[in-house]
Amino acid sequence: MTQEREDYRILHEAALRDYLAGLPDLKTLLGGDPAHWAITEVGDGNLNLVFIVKGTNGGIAVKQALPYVRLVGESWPLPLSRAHYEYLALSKQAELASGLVPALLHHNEALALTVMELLEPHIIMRKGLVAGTQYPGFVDDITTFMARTLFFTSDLALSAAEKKEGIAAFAGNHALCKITEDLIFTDPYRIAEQNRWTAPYLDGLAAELRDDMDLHVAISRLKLKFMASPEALLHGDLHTGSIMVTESQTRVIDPEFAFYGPMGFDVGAVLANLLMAYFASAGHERAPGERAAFEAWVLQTVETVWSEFARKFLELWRAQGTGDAYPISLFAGEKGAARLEAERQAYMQRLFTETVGFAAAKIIRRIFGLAHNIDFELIEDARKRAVSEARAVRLARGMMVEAAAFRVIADVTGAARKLKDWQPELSG
Ligand code: SR1
Ligand code: MG
Repeated sequence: MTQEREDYRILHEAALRDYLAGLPDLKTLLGGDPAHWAITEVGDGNLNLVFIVKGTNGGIAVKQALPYVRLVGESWPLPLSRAHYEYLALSKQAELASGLVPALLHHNEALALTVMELLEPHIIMRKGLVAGTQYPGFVDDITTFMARTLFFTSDLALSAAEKKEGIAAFAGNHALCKITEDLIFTDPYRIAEQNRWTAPYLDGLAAELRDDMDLHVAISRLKLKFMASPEALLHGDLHTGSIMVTESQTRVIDPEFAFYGPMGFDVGAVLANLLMAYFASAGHERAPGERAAFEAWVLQTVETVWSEFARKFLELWRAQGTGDAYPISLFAGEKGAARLEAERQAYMQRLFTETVGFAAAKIIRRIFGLAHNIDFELIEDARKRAVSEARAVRLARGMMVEAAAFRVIADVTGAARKLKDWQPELSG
């Protein structure tokens, strides 16, 4: 992707209104006089502008990439090409996981702008989790999304040529990968200007992280895996802020970090964010019965996200494993079939170990890195917040350094449960 940006300009409300009024299909979809369309900027993410536009007939969501990181400002430039990769990823995900991503209505490459279906009454899942809401349809939807997008873009389903073309199509999204490489896999473990944590309570823990060579080896192995293992097309930022939900529907949004990477990075992101919701729960106001029910649901969800993902992924592999990896001609007859099935189980065990490690990395970055999440941030009492965060970090350190000791997902939820009432020693 070149930066073909002479025509780029940031579309604030008036310019956006004029632009949309010039697109006949969208004008009809919105309906009424464009002068009366309600336009609101609602972006609360770290990178982009997001507008909701409503007319007399309907509404749309408009996302425009800014040439810099919104969270930090113009001092941190970021390529507009991320809008291209997001559009490409959304198109692929719509093909593979139909109904689980927002419908695409319009894309303008020069403006780095995409118009999508307005998701209503969906909310950002993270906000729902902070409020203690349970989502009964989530496991089925997110595991279908992950199993299908990961399997069908992997060497298990594709020819070698198709796979390499896929890698090439996303290879230019390296600036977004670099954000992940720095903010997740490096900065939390060293002194970095943009790091922050709940001070002074976690000062000691932050220093321990910077001095923990077992942890530095473990995070470096994960970083290498992230950089050098193009297994499948990843969403690349699959946290609960990238998922919109109602109690019965799930939509995955915002794949601007998409690239070909290790599958465990996406699966680990989902598990990590559920585990953080679990540990944060202790710091939020909830009626006692509701708290217990919510926390039990979250841990149950951690377990079923992994088990259902693994079941669906294996089912796809058995039925549609026609890619160039594991040629079927090498596994003929009963003996071959049995050996291939054993190999599939070994593959899933390796993927589980990597998922556990990546989940741990995702937890630690949200507590010591630049970008935090509201699960913890909305706990007003800083000491309480630090207690929840320290519990999450203790679990994450174990998951990262001893990932292989977690053989099954119940080992992860069991360890989380044991830390529920653990009282950490805080600094300050
Ligand atoms: C500077 S961007 C910070 C974070 O926001 C995105 O959601 C990604 O998680 C990224 O790491
Ligand atoms: Mg995002």
